[in-house]
Amino acid sequence: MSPNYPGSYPNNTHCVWNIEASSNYRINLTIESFGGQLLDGTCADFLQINDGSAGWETLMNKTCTPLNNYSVLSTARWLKVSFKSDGHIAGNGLRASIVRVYTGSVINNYSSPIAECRSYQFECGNRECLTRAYLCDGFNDCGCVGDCDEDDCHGAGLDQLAAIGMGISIGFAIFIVIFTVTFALEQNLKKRAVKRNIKKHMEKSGGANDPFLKPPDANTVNRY
Ligand SMILES: [Ca+2]
Repeated sequence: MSPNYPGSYPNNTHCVWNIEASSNYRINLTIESFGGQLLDGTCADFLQINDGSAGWETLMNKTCTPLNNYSVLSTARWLKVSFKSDGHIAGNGLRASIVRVYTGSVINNYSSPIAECRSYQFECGNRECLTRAYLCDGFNDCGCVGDCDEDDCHGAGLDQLAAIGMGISIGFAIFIVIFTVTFALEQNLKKRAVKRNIKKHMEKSGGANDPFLKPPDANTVNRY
C-alpha cells in the first residue's frame, strides 16, 4: 500500500518494491486500486511495473489514471513496482497484493536483475543500490521505509564530513600551487625586464664606460 492509504498519499512520495519469489515460482501482482495524477497530459503521480525477466528494463505498465483489479504475471521470479508523487495534488494511492504461482519447474534461464551493490554504493532495505552521495540529503532516493538513505541522519554524516574536508583540502592545495606558480612567473618577468632595461641603457650610453653603471669612484664621492 502507498502511505496513508486509503487516504491521499503525501507529496514527494517515492516507493520501490523489489519482489523476488522462490526459484520455481512466478509472481502474480494485482493492483486492487490505484489513483494517481495526470497533469497536462503528463503523469505527475504514477505507478510503474517492471518485469524482472531481463533486468528491470522491461516495462509492463506505467500509469497515473485509475486501475482496479488489474493483474500482471512476471516472466521469471522477479517484479519491480514503483510509485512516485510530485510536490502538489494527491490522488487515492495504491493498494496491491501478490500471489506466487508455481511453475512446475525451476526457472533457471533468467538471472537475477537485483544487482550486488558496488563498494561505493549504499544498499537500501528494498535492495536498491544508491551512490553514497544520496545519503542524508533530504530526499528519499531509496523509496523504502527502514534501512533507507534518510534514516539515522543526525546532521551531516561522516561520509559527508569526510567529503567536505577532502574538498576543502584539495581546493587549498590547488590555491597554493596556483599562487606559487604565479609568484614565480611574476618574479621571473621582473628580472627579465630589469635586464632588458640595463642592456638598452648600456647600448645607448656606450656600455661599460657608462658612469651610471660603474661603481662610484672614490674621488667623486662627496665627503662631509
Ligand atoms: Ca537521499
